[in-house]
Amino acid sequence: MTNSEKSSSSAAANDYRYSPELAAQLEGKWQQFWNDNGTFHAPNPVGDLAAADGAEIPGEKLFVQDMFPYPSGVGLHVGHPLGYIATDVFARFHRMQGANVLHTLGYDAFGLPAEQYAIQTGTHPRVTTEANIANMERQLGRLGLGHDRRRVVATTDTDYYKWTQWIFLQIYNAWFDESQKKARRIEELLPLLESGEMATKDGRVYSELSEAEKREAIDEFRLVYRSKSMVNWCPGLGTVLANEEVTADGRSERGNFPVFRKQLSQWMMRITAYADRLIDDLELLDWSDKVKAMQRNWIGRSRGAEVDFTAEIGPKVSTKIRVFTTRPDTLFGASYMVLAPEHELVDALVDAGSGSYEGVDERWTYGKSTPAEAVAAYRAAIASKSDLERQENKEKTGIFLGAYATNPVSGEQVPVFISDYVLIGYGTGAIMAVPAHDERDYEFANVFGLPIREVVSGGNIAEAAYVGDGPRVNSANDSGLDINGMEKAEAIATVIEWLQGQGAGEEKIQYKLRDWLFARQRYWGEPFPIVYDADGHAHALPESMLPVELPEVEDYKPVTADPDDADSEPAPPLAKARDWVEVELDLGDGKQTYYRDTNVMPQWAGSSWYQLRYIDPNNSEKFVDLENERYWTGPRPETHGAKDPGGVDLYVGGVEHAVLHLLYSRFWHKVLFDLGYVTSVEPYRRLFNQGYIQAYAYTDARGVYQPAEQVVERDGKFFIPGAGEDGSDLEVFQEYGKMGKSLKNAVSPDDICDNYGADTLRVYEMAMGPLDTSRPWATKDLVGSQRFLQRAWRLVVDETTGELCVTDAALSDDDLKALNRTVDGVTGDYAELRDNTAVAKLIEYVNYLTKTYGSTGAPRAAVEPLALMLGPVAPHIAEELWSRLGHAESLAHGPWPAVDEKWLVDDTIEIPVQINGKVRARIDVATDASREDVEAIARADEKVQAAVENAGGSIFKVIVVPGKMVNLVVKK
Ligand code: ANZ
Repeated sequence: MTNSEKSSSSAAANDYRYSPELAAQLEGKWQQFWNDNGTFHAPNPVGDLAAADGAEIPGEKLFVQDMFPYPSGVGLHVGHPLGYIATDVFARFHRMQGANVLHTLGYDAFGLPAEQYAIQTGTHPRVTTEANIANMERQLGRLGLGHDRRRVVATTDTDYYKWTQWIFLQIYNAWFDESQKKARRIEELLPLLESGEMATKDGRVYSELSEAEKREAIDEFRLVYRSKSMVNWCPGLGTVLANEEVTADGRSERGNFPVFRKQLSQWMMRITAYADRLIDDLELLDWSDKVKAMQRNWIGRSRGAEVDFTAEIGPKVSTKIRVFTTRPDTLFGASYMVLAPEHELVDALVDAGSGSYEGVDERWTYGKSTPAEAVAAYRAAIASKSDLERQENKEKTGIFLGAYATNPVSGEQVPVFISDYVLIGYGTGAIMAVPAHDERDYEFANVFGLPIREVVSGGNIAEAAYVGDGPRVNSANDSGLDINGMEKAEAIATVIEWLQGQGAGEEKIQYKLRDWLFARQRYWGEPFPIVYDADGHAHALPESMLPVELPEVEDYKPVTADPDDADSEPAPPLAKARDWVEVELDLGDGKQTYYRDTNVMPQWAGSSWYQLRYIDPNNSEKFVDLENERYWTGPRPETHGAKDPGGVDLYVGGVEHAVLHLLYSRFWHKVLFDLGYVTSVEPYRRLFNQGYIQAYAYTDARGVYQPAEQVVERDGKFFIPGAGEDGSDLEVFQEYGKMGKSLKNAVSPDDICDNYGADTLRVYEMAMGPLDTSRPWATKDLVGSQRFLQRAWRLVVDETTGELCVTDAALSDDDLKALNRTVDGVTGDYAELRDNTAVAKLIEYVNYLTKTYGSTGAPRAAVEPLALMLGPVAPHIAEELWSRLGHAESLAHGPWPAVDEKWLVDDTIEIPVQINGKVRARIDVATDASREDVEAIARADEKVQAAVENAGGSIFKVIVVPGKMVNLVVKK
């Protein structure tokens, strides 16, 4: 019999004991009460959620948010709500202190699983999604989370994604003004182009362009644009994949199909325009250094130079091959060049060479007889490799193009190669190789037998590349450049200046961040508010034509191709909705036929702005009213310092979203800020990454997962009784890590609520350890939390009669000390998200009262504050105790118990008494006792008297160090 069964069976005999049945009853009752009374409704300043009487909102505002979940079909396990409970405790605590708290939870409901299910079964993804949401609502509802349910949104709601499309249009209709470093409306660009104040991107005079050319010129400025870019095309899935969706061996994470790198025209968002602001504004945020560093690395800003090498590509025709380098100070050591295999000059360089590998070093030829053959073979070999794989540390490969280029500082002719370690998407897609001082170049030079020339002294380049610092050497030419002896920074500046003078290069800041590939060839996503005219020109729809609703389709499959056909083209499922694709619209030039864009937005879109919709979920005029936004997320320089960026006050979620989600939402938010739609500069002022609930999983000898709940431990080994082939015990092997259905170790919160109650689950999860660390789940440990609540219950309710059993006794000094210390400690802990230590202090307090007053009944003045302090973490039992103590009002809005500081200071201290230098006794004295009093207490102490006697003399001298010690000098 498990502990929970024991407690529930004995409870059956007694209706007044805090049993799982009683807990369930109370929880249902209070959830209903909160629901009926709108207890967690937070008023807005204006609009439909404003306070009914239009009165001013009392108290400080606090916006607490969780990273919202994808409504998965398998439902929740106990790991999921860890963060939700923690934010609920925080929100409830502040609400009890009088704050106006916005806390709710919506659903990030577009995405692949529902679509995959639709493909397999024909069930509309909306049906699946709605059913999953209903199930999660039920599961979350049982946990007693104090959400403002009027603010729940799902990204799949039409009146939500209408605004996602609207934001897309704002971004589409904006450009980034480099001089002001901010987004501005396209309308403001037109006069600048027309007057010639600004040139088109390719330098042509705007006013001389045809209408069509003008439109294209403007399109090139937009923050949303179409670009031919290298994508991960997966014919087997019929869609393009994000890098994260491609495995290290170049296959789709889902379905394991081959993925090919392919140039495709795609919708992109110009997040790179914001790279500097995304880095610089990290400083304003109360986020962990770790997450800030992850964002910085992802954006990857590096300062360097672009340098031109020249190559002959025909008789008297030369071309510049531009490289990006962070180390222009090593230019004299550049002994060869490497281009990405996809680089646009590769073919021209091959054609310019002799066309043959005759006389060329075998290592350079890839086993072919001409550069053209070698290029084709090499490209084919790497076509399916991801960027990550290409940069892996492995034997360097590559081929010689048969062409040479001129090093601009030394005039040396250096051979030009292609290799997969140079990426097309970074820098210029070409490098100057400095094998003496770059590890990758060093390896390559060794494989290919290329010269390695030292230009920075201090290392031993016969053994390894020297990447450390030291004076430059071998670095001077006849044209006035001499950096010998210089340190790095000076050398870099000198080389850049020289190159600029020669027109052979310039300073360049480079980012790893790429523009955001914004289209997916799927069904279950937001359609684009874009149509094309008969000439293929894109037109943004006006706001009045939103939302563009998802059409019904015959089936949800993308038009897949032969999984191995790298040359196939994507055709999204929306293309199957012919009646939807072709529309008659009047976009200002009279009714015409247009064709809708058949892509959908990536799943990141809906989650890039949901915090703003929580603020004003029903607003049909605007995505959020500015006044409401200012109230909930506007900067608060008075309380948060002059540089406060505003934003959600606390955002809690997993660290796996440290990069993409948080960068995308910061980017959108900044565009909205630039365009004047929000007052906050950042979406999330404070971010906290919670740890994970982990669990043991068990595999049998074949490596198959076995149900963790059936495992028993014997002598350090693990067995499932009777599960062996012949009915013997099956030995299983323990591993530790994630909790999940496939690992057969998932524990459902429903079961825990049934067997223990939601309050016990909440207390247990919060007590397990500091919120930012991962912790192992152990169902058997729940009983500790359950007993704690049972003891608290018994201090107020007589278990045999159900009557209130508190007394009106006055509190003793010890009681007051225990109470005030607990209130003081718990208040600080809740405020700092230290719920584990808050629970520990509450347990200590309950144990103290139980010890002092017996297991039934305690003074009212001691338990009323206890009920209040339980409010955030165990809200149902707390409300019940509070109401049984005679309070008609819910405790959700306070009061919060006050601390009497007087009881926090120790009024007596213990000090040692020395006799002739040796500690012989300890005495308790008042902290403010006089020297005389301390001496008197010391003299009166029995142990002291005995010790003086033992020393065989009398007290000759007394030295009192107040608050520290007493020293008695005893002489015969
Ligand atoms: C010469 C050199 C000498 C370099 C040296 C480094 C050390 P980060 O700091 O990450 O920006 N690089 C440039 N473009 C590349 C590409 N498309 N694919 C692969 N590598 C590329 O790295 C910049 C450095 O990475 C550049 O500086 C270049 O190598 C290489 F002692 O140029 B360096």
